[in-house]
Amino acid sequence: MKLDNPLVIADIIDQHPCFSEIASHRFGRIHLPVAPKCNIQCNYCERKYDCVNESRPGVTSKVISPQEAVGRVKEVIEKFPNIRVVGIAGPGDPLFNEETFETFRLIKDSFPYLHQCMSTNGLLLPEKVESAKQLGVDTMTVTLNAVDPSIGAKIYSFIHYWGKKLEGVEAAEVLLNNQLAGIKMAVKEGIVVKVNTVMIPTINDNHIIEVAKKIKGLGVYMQNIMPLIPLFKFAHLSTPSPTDRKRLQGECAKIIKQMTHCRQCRADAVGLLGKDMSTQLFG
Ligand code: CLF
Ligand code: SF4
Repeated sequence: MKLDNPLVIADIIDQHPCFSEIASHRFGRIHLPVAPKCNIQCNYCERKYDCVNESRPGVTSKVISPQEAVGRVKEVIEKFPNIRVVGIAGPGDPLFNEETFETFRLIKDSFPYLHQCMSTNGLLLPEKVESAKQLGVDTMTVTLNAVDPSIGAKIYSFIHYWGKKLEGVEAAEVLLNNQLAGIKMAVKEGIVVKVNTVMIPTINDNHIIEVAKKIKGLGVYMQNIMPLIPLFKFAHLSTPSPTDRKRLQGECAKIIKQMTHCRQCRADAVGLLGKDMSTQLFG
């Protein structure tokens, strides 16, 4: 089903706890940690933990198989019938793991009424977006931290792409081109797209307004400006102050809708956004 009907899109948003703050009080999501590998290196990410582009920093989720994931969804929706969204958000990059697609296939067969959501760094988006859509993904988050490769080069150490390791501006350029092309394709397919942008003081904080302008032009639904958690190569930087982040969100809100209720949840989170049940349920 192509999701270009505004009524279908409104219905998806109304039931999605991340895309609608009102929905977040009523409906929950379950994350399935089936995707361990990543194909890039963000300078704020220690890979022994979950992908911090969409997850709580410092948390390590236990990876499960696609078959185990289906069993988990069955168990969880029996206890929490308010679950509306199944998301794959790591612990690595979902598009770089075949298990993501196998999981979506199984979920679509067993639970066709649940919405499917995923997050990605966007490197493989142009080549994978169509399969994701065909498997039922109707909402997607792409992390986009810069729309200028010279700034991107400060944020990413390297990317692995088609058997090659690329670094510096070259890596940032390939990543950016794929993110922008992939977002455009996703929007064209009728997928509702959110962009996560990590606010990194002294690196991209003065540039995020340009990111907001760019994604607005691409038809992205909303932006989520997340605070840097200083780790790995950015351990020496500070997290932005709440006042600075709020000010930036206010500026960007003039351009594109802002998400302000993100809980930076785990790659295995379950339930309402503010009440994660994953540790009680699965240890
Ligand atoms: Fe998960 Fe992300 Fe889908 Fe939501 S989370 S893949 S859009 S179902 Fe939501 Fe969690 Fe924030 Fe993500 S609160 S970290 S924005
Ligand atoms: Fe880490 Fe996610 Fe970046 Fe991969 S995309 S390096 S998992 S933050």
